[in-house]
Amino acid sequence: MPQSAIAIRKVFSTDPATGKVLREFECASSEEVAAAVDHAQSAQKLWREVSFSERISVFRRFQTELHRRKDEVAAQISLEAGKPQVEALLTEVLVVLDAASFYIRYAKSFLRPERVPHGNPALKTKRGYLLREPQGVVGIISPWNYPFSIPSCDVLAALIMGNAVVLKPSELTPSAALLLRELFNTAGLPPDIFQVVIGDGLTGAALTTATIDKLIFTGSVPTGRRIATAAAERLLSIVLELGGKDPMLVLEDADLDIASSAAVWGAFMNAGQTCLSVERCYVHRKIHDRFVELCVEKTKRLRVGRGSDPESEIGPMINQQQLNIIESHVADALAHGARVLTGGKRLPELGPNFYAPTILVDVKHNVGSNVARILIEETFGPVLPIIPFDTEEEAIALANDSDFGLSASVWTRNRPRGEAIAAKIEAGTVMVNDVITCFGISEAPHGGVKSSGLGRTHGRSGLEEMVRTKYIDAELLPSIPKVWWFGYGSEFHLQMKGFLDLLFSKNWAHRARGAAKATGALFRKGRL
Ligand code: TXE
Repeated sequence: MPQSAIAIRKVFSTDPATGKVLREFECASSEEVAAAVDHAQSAQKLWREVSFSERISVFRRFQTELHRRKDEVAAQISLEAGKPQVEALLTEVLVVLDAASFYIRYAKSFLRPERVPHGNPALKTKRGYLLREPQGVVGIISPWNYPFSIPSCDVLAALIMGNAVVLKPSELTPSAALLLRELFNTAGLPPDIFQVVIGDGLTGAALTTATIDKLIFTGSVPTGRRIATAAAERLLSIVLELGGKDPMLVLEDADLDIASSAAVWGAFMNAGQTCLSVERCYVHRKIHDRFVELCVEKTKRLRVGRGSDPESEIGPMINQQQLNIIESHVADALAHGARVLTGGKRLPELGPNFYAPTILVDVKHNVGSNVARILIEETFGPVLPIIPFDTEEEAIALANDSDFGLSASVWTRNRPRGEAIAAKIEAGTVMVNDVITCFGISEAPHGGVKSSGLGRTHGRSGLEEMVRTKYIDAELLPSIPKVWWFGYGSEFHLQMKGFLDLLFSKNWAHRARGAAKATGALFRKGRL
């Protein structure tokens, strides 16, 4: 069908604080996506041959440019995603600047051939090592909640490993991705190596089925499952980062002032629209009431408003759909007997998408029973349910009673105890006495277990996803025929049984006899 006969789809970059459309874009068609991937493929052939120091120079210039334009970038993110500008500066710009430093510092040693020592004495005359080669073209599909830092960290990891990238940003926040491309253009990245295709889910689906070599997806569980199904058809390697329902465990010996501040920040930062948000807070019964009091008092002091106002701490939700999810979760919790201690309502006087930071109590969580949606489904909004527990075992069971397993936190003055509990929690990351900041540790892997996804981004593990590992094995004594080659027979069979006895028998006499037999194989006749 000619392009003109196809209805043109559009996406709209919107200021969530006012609902005003900032800019509209036509969605890239599947032909345009395929063409972007084709161009990326050609460009990648040259980029993978570019010296590592030249790639590093591009990264340094990118970093310098991002640092120079930090206020403009933060303001743009804040405008399109609604978050306070200082949060955009810290959780988006700073995270990316630091990630660039990490790759500049670390990537060269990661790419060095890695020796693979051989334990088997029969194979000691060989030298084995791993080479890490780029995947080719990496497709990245990213969400709106961290429109700059989520795609940028993946783009940086892909590029430094010699890949080309085609990025499909969220339809709600395309401008941040365009800024990222502009920064790389200014840094001198050769053309076509990093491309941005703008569009909706259909554009994302087109990228999934295009001839990319790897796909990194961050978004919702249902979309992640659709992508995994499409990827399975053609055995496309994927990483899925699908969000969470992260628990915070506050033990009886925790510092209540610190832990309550962390709970409030961890639940409400970015208006709760963070995959690592505190979505469930379990507090030891002995300290529960005081902890709740502190959280309520601190929540009431939060200033809700536009991201452009330096006094704002909580911005708007991204759109009405998010508000609807939050409202339905709160209503369902109330129907299950919960009480709202603060918040629990929209703030229309501020704009169309504002919701008051909310604390819920009396949300019953009995493992295996019919619990409220707010304890099971990702809310992705500024709602903090606080639930008491009596024993450490119960707290761990409650934390693990979830389909998700992205991150968790344990709060205690006894760090070894906290670390022991952390080891028992089913999650990709567990922080002891901190929340969320693991995302900003460039060296640390990011990703989850269970429905939170597959694979890892960030750190060494993230780089591993961007390469194909090739094993090279070279024989050091190539003119000597191998003992195990043809020329079998009953004598050889006995010699080889002796060799296995030499290596694995627990009886020393047996081993010695095995050695004597096996030695004969070195001099056997009739070998082909
Ligand atoms: O996600 P979607 P949405 C969760 C959060 C939120 C919910 C819905 O709970 O309420 O997801 O958010 C692209 N093939 N998270 O609707 O639809 C889409 O264009 C390929 C958690 O924004 O999954 C966008 O670029 N791509 C989360 C990206 O997928 C497709 C962050 C995410 O969109 C596609 C965001 C398809 N068929 C939401 N359909 C986190 N983990 O941080 C859509 N897309």
